Amino acid sequence: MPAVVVLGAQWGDEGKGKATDQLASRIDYVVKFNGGNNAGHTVVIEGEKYALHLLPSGILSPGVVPVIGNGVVIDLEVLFEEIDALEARGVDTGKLLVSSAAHLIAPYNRTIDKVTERFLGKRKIGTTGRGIGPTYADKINRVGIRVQDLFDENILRQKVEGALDQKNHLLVKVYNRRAITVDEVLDELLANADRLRPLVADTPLVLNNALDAGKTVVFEAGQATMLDVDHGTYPFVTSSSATAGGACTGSGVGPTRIDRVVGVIKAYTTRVGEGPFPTELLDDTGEWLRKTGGEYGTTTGRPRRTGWYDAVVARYSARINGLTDLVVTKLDTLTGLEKVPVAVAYDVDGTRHDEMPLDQSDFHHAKPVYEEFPGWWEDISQCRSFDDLPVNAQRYVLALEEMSGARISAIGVGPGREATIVRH
Ligand code: 2SA
Ligand code: GDP
Ligand code: MG
Repeated sequence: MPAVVVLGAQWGDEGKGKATDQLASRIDYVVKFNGGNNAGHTVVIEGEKYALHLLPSGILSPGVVPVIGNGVVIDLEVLFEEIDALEARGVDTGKLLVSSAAHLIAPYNRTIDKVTERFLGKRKIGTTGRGIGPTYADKINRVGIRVQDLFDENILRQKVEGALDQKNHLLVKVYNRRAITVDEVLDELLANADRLRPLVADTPLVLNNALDAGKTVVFEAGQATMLDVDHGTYPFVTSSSATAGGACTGSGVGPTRIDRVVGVIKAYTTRVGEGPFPTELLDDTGEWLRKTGGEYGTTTGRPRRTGWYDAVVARYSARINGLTDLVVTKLDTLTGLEKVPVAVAYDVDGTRHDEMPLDQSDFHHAKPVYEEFPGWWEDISQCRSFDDLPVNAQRYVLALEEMSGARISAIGVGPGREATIVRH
């Protein structure tokens, strides 16, 4: 498995961190290719919990080279805080490489993210407030600041001045905020420049050379398919490419080199932030799923919205990403339910849709068509093979496999590294 993409097949927090960490014992490089410190990946090793944001999850395995690719947006202060916190816990971060073409989150991007959300009021996106959207907007608008700009103060100053002309107009004239000065931006960006410099590398060259030498590379997505800026529930999305194609543009490795695309998917669904969610449960069962599954944002602590598994979303993800396999997580959370409903299609104004409706407004009022599966009561957290699972849990997994359009190669039965059933 030389080049493997690991991505979210729903609205995020499917357990990508755990899935990547598990592959890490067999891999050489882990690349984060999109997003920034909006991401939160939890990995539990021998009862110790690690929450990763900007660093790829493979960093927890000795021997793995972690890479922050060109598709990532970096908040330098957060990056070094995360590095220091991991080092203080005995994790070696010394092999980290950072792309010279990755964009930097400037202080004005964080401010604009927060004030825009406040300004939108009821129409807000529910962002993490980390400045992600405005930084990607600057990238596309060609006024972004990149890692390499840090090492020439004249260029950096010119770029920040250019960006601030636009930002201050918006902040002062539209949002009634104070203007931001060039010097305060430079102070923040340059504070960590010397520490960053030795980590900066030609990461596409490094990764392609590694693949040429027969090394194994995992491409770890932040967020998920339904939050992808092109394929998600736009405008209620993040601002990056969280789908399989993003692994190529965000790392500089061509699509012909990718061998496997693994979609991580929860045995139910969660979403954090605003936007449509057909199988959402707004009742006591939804609250039960949130409590039992511990569904609170890894980065912001926000309660996650919860609902049943949506096979229409799963099929869509399998198609958009060309999934070779699925990893189903949190099957253990569903233990104790009499019946487990799964959305197999939608009803939109009396018309059945087996696939995602073409029009976003149809998706907004799509009603799930449910099929119910019998539940199980046995504790499954110690199961380590498919045959150990109660028959009804096995049937549920096989039904998901049939409906979702990709082979289920592993099943999560607990947060720990070891709590996984691998299917051969
Ligand atoms: P942003 O900040 O611009 O990326 O927000 C835009 C939308 O993307 C959603 N988003 C996420 N959804 C799930 N998990 C994410 N990471 C954290 C986690 C979230 C947290 O692991 O729990 O702690 O709140 C993540 N990051 C972005 C976001 O909710 C908006 O809907
Ligand atoms: P990510 O953003 O996709 O990496 O996912 P998060 O880390 O934000 O959220 C997933 C949560 O589920 C974390 O708290 C994980 O420790 C936990 N988790 C992952 N897989 C399983 C599983 O199979 N069972 C249980 N109970 N928890 C899991
Ligand atoms: Mg997460």
